[in-house]
Amino acid sequence: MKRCCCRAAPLLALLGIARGRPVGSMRGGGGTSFLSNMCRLRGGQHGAAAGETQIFETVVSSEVTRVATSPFEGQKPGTSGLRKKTSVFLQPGYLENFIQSLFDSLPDGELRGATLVVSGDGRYGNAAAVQIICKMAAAHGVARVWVGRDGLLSTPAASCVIREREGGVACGGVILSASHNPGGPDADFGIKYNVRNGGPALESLTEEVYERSTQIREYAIVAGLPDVDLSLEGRHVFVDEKGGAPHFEVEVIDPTEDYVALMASLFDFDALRSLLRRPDMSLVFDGMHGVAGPYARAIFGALGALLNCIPSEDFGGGHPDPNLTYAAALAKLMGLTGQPAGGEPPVLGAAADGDDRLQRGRDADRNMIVGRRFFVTPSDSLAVIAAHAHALPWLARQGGLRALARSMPTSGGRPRLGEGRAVDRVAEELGLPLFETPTGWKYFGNLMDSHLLGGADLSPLLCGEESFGTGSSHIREKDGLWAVLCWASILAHHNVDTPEGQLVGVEEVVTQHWRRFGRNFYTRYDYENVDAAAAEEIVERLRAMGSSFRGAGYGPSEPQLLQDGFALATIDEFSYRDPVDSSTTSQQGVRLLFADGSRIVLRLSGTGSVGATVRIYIERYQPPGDEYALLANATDALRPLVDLALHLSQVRELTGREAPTVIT
Ligand code: VG1
Ligand code: CO
Repeated sequence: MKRCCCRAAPLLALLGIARGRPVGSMRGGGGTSFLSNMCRLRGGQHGAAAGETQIFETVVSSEVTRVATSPFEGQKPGTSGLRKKTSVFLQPGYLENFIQSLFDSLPDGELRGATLVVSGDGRYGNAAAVQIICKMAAAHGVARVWVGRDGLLSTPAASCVIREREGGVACGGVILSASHNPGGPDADFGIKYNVRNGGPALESLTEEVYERSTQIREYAIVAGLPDVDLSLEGRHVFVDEKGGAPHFEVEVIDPTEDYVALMASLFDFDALRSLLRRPDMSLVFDGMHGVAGPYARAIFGALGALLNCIPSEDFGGGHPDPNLTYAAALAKLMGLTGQPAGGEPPVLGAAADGDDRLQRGRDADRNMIVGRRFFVTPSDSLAVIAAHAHALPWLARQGGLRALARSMPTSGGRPRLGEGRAVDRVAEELGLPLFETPTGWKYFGNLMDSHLLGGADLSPLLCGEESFGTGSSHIREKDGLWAVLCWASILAHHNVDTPEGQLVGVEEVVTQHWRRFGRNFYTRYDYENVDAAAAEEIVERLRAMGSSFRGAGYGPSEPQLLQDGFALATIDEFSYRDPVDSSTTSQQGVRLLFADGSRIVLRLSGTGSVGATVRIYIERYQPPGDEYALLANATDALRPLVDLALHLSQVRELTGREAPTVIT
């Protein structure tokens, strides 16, 4: 800062925190441009009543500083943004280089006078990064930045703010999250950009960002802009010391407002309230200390019990996927592991992404659904929600679903002609197109916006991933709380007329689904942080196995007989041609498809920050009809196929790991 110009609070300004003079207030967020609001309000009344927006004005030097820099290696976004060790991000210039490369890659004029969303999941480094990005945004002509209070927005809420706030005026959003990766000074930090539709940037943009990051020479920043007090909701307006005209503003917004309003418009809250008031109904939501907590409190607060809903900055290692390992308290409470203390477990249990053992939480885009003593696999959850589209009010209002989509490793493929599985079979029965995309939410966005890009209208579209991600075209990110509301709506639908004491629960809903569509037994083995060369070798071996398999004349009409009677029909590597923009993505996982509909998929994770993570997805289809086989224990049902997967991949031998890091 060249000169301290903060009029109202010099001490705070000295501390680098702008708590400018409150100059007035206005109702609501305001629909007009921030400049015209500013002019109207200058010199207006002081202080703000409830429901009004506070305005804090600070006089600053708006001079743009160009800082010389040189490229950092490896600023290449993966499955979902750039994720690196926090210590890597903390290197001077690292974040700035990436942001400059990003801003330079956006279309010409995109940022000038624009509104940009900047927020994150609250992990270590979040607040400091928000401040830097605000100063760089000011240097690039951004007129206004929306930041959630305390720098927090869940990933789905950020998508919602971009799409919905003031009618969707934001040009995009910088989301500070490494999502399921652990946070803390010794763990991971992450950053990704979501574009105007609220969804993650496509590879064409992230590739350009990477290219630019390898050639960067300088970045631009308004160094004279003081840090904003992110705990103070309201408009922090910066006026240039020379001209006196407002040139930039950071509006600290209520992080839950837009998201909760959207959920209220999608779901029938009265019906959910009636369900939750039943004496035989109970709901527990585990916020896993993540950013989901405040949203869950706002939505479920009055209706159900809440666990772990205080977000925390986190320290230590581990991977907070919302699975049975990391959501141990919920698993216990729901009677999945041991006997819960105090009577029957709740009817519906749910968790967002986080890790309750380490009290760390994440960005609330994932969800885990659990019934009383009953675990719902994410693939089943997606299929069940799809089969209940008629019970979801906003879908019914929009004339029902138009399409379904799932990532490739999500259950399940179509190894046998005419026999789709899980969500595929729901699509078949409903007569809907089903899209199989590579791993990562960004691939769903084009499908959802197909009609805006010259293609057919595929929205409303429902989609999901096996990694506890479920969502729809209501936003452009996976959405944990939305999924819980879907499940509550499904239970409400099944229980409109059920007498008290005979409530249809999660297990009944899922087993009814299996009886109709069959069941996909499913498991994923993760070998985290293994030697990268060993991981590559595993993939290479499977590719070579595919070549000799085809060379020997094997294929769907001539399967190769393997151990335990498994007949291998295909080995291939998944690639994707986007039906909307025709872009292609290759090498997205090796698939071994069996004649009986079983499947082994192996791919390397694209979200890790060190080494490599091998993911093996194992799936077996059980057609309806045989009640005993349908209700079998999943571990038993999958054992022979798991053994085969370990044997064929040689994962133990090549990584030196006896057991996977996590089994889901
Ligand atoms: C993993 C999951 C993928 C998910 C991605 C981001 O990617 O497999 O399904 O979209 O994480 O989720 P990978 O490349 O590590 O397998 V989140 O909640 O961390 O944004
Ligand atoms: Co996440």
